[in-house]
Amino acid sequence: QIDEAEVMAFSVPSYACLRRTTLDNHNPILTDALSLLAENAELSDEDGRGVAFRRAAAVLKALPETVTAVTQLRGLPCLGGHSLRVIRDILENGASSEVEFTKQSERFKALKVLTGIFGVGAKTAERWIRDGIHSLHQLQESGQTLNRAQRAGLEHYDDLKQPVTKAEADAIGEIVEKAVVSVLPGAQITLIGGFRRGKLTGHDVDFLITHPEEGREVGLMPKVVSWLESQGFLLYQKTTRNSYLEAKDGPARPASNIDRFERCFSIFKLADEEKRGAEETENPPEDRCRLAAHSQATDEGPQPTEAAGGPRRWRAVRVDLVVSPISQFAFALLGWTGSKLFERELRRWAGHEKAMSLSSHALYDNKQGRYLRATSEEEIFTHLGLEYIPPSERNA
Ligand code: DCP
Ligand code: MG
Repeated sequence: QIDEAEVMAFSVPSYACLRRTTLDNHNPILTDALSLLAENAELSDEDGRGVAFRRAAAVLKALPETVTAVTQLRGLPCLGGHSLRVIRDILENGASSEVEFTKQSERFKALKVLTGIFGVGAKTAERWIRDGIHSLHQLQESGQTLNRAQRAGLEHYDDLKQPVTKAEADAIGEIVEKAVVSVLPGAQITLIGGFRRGKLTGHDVDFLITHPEEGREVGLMPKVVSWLESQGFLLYQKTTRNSYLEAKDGPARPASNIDRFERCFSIFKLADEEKRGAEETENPPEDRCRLAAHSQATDEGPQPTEAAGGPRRWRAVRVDLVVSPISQFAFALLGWTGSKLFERELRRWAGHEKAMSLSSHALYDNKQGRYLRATSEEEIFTHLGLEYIPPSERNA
């Protein structure tokens, strides 16, 4: 018999950008379950359902305590019938039959394995599954044509599946910093993505590069990539050009969430010495770079294995580089710090509540018919009429 008055009832605003969500999640069992259903929906081309589950999980992440009874959830936003059923199942029976069924399903397992390959999206995985391909082995035997990204993804599959640690992120940060200042003195790099939010691990490392003088950043990425390649730091890279043009009369449609910065998707070759260097910071950086550069990276070459000449002394890590002009830096920083749901909610708030279009490039006020400038994240929050939320509290 539980006294109703003793049951804590929570109150949470409905937009994730109005809430402070730290990494201190009191309901990981519930949020893992809902996140798995979100992932399954996203992999099945059901984005609407995916977002609904993501929003439900995010509300639970923002609660100050562990939920023990569904009655505590009364009045909370974003918890639809489906999510509530899953939560009730777990609270009352210890597990959700739907989540357990999904986890065990051949289709979900195959989608996870195949989209776990860098360069493989849900559509490609779906096509392969229809052709009877459910595993990496079956893929390799199938004779399917793989593009360059997918070949690299398959080759480094085990490494890329391993979470990247903060020490590894810092080691890569030192390398990228060295590359950037070598080709453009005065250029600045900032760690973005999950690590900027304080996460201890990530699936990749994300960096934003800029220069305090507008225009100096033009053409920077190919030079950075050449430097990294010449030092043997890259196992794979694909650079896309900047295609952003600010229209005089504002964005015709709400700004797309796909941004158009000069961007490099890469796979780094991180030497063991580099990692240790970042943890101990005893060796001067020059030494560490020399150590890492001793073996040249090749695009297609076989990985050294224990059988072929001793234990491997490096590992592959996914790294994303983005270059932004200084005039767009604050927007790029905000747009690339995440979480993905926090970003989506910021854009929804801007569009629905403020008649503004927010992207990683700019903020456009539809009523005033003009762009709103900002040189810091704080200014963008102010433009949007929001209380400032620091990166560590954007973990929605
Ligand atoms: N992002 C974006 N547009 C893209 C890709 C990403 O706006 N086309 C944003 C949202 C993400 C952030 O950049 O929060 C970094 O993307 P990641 O996929 O690396 O996400 P995280 O860094 O948050 O997670 P992880 O720790 O798994 O790397
Ligand atoms: Mg990341």
